Amino acid sequence: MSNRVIKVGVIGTGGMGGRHVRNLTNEVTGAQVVALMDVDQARLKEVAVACGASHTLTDGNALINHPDVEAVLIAAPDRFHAALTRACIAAGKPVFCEKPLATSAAEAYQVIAAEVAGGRRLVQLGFMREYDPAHVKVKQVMDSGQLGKTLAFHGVHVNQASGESTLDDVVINSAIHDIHSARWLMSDEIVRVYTSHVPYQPDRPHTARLVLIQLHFRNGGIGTIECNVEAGYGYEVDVKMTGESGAAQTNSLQSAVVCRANQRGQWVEEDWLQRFNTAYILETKAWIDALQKDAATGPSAWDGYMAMLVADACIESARSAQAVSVAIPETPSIYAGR
Ligand code: ISE
Repeated sequence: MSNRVIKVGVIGTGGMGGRHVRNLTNEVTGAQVVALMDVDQARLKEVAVACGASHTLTDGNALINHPDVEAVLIAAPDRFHAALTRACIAAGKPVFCEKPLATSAAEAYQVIAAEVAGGRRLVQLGFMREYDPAHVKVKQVMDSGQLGKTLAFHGVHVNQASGESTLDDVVINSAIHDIHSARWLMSDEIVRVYTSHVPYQPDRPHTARLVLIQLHFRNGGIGTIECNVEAGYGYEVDVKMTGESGAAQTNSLQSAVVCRANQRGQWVEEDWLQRFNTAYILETKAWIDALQKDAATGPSAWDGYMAMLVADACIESARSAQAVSVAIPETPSIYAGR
């Protein structure tokens, strides 16, 4: 295995991008952040000083094509993900893109077309729950077959407070994680969804504070996703898988149970950066380890595209109050084995 240092350029130095820069710098041996891009100059300079990056840019394409940059991490706003990822593919550079891959399945497909035309996987997607130790244990139990066939997936996803969000945003930015978890943990594709939502106000149906999705899988399994972006008490993500002869579930709260004054309580994390701290480190570590071997790993652009196909169906279902089917395309060979 090669121990060469991979020179990384990071696009977006906000909360998520800043965390990735910190992890790549302090937690991941084999990576060096050499370039940063952001339109916020003050933030850009602050992060550059902290990580020692020599190049600070305000244009994403300039960073991607910079001769010192070997691999790119995209943590820009969602609407830029697909175009920036395609620019990385055009430049022949490996890219770690935060989720979602795009803001529609049609846009995600353009990334697939570009990657497939290039003939090799260059994209890893930030579906970090695949690296959360509790989720990994549940996956191992279900895949071992010790609980028989997997019958159902239940996902609960709670955000402290998001501010008034649109239905599209809740599905594409938040529930997209749960859609991916469902596909990954069930080892199956979602073929039909029925979505209901609670808007912020009855006369603002294009908004959503809570989305409930019923899932039907190709092999007969079923599932539910509850995504509440306005819980008001903290951040939680948990899954429960039901097998023929048992169940496996995560228990996201790792804090001590404290009993005091007739109360039994537990501290609840504030946000995803706290809850998935370990997963964020492990996913970038896996990315760099793979790049050192000239390989690709983890959630792929195809996973991003399949999740977007389901997300589009969920939005259509919530708008029409009808169940919506998802046509499953054939998987291109470069994504086989995932
Ligand atoms: C955020 O962008 C994330 O990716 C978090 O994991 C998710 O829980 C949150 O809802 C999103 O807004």
